[in-house]
Amino acid sequence: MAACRVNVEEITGQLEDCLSKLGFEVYPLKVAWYNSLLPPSLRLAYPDDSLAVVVLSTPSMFEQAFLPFLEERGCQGLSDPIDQCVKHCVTSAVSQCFPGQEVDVRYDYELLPSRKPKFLAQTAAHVSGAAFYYQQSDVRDQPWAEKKMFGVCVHPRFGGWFAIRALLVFGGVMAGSEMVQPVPPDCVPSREGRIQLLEAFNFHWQDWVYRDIIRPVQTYSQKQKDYFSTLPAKRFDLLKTWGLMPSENVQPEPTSDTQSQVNGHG
Ligand code: B12
Repeated sequence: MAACRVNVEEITGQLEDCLSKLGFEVYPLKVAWYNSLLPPSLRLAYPDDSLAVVVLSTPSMFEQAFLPFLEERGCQGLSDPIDQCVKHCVTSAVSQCFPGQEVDVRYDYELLPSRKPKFLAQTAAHVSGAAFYYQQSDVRDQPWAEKKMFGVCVHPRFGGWFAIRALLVFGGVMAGSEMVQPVPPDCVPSREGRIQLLEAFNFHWQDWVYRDIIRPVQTYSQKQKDYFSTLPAKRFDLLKTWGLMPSENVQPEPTSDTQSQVNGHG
């Protein structure tokens, strides 16, 4: 496809029309904003001005997209049900909004042959302005000595009650210089707050407390909490008790979905 200039709002607006009613949010970015922070092995092989869009799931994705998806289509095969649903929603939106156009869609759980993630979800969320990415280096006089602490994004409305699901790269679509890099809202400005956040995320993420570092406008429903606090290998059984899995569906081996055990998808 020949490179073209477009109205960024037009593209994000079309995606939003399809995806917001399903509980997703979309934020545009320029490839250069992302690439400029990363070493060559993690960069996207697209021109600096190419448009990309990061897709987040909000708490309502579970009720607005996931449960209806299972009711209508059921799960196919053994891959993670949430991943199947997100993929279905995103690919349907892309083919409906941009028929015939080449869009490189990358999901949070996908790895490159080098075993590196296909995109760094948190860096993308930060540079798009969607959610501030708090990293170890954002804390002055760190109390953790040499220990490696994983960073975490905080959404200004949902706190930690969201996930970063996909990056859409429109390689041939050039955003003009009028597209200005937004600064994500710094909702955890104090050193103490950031220490509390990073410790909660790294040392006891299972209790969900890190997600409430700011008061969220909405959290996961009890049903969604039950789902995500179930081990990935046991989630098929839980869905069955909800009447959402045809019983002839094949059972996954406990080890068949290691990626979702890694990342949990919540
Ligand atoms: C691998 C992985 C893990 C691994 C390793 C974690 C890690 N961060 O490396 C493990 C298994 C430990 C893990 C665990 C969890 N994970 Co995880 N994980 C991932 C995954 C798939 C890749 C992360 C990764 O490898 N990053 C590579 C490292 C090197 O990147 P980095 O540390 O950010 O370093 C880069 C930046 O610093 C950047 N950079 C440099 N300078 C600057 C400056 C600025 C301003 C910026 C923005 C960037 C930047 O350059 C560096 C690279 O060179 C992501 C999804 C994805 N595709 O990104 C989810 C993800 C990070 N995980 C997530 C979650 C929620 C979890 C868990 C809570 C599990 C769960 N079920 O919910 C736990 C919590 C962590 C813990 N206590 O163990 C969420 C985080 C959401 C958020 N709010 O931030 C993600 C984004 C998945 C998602 N779909 O939303 N995870």
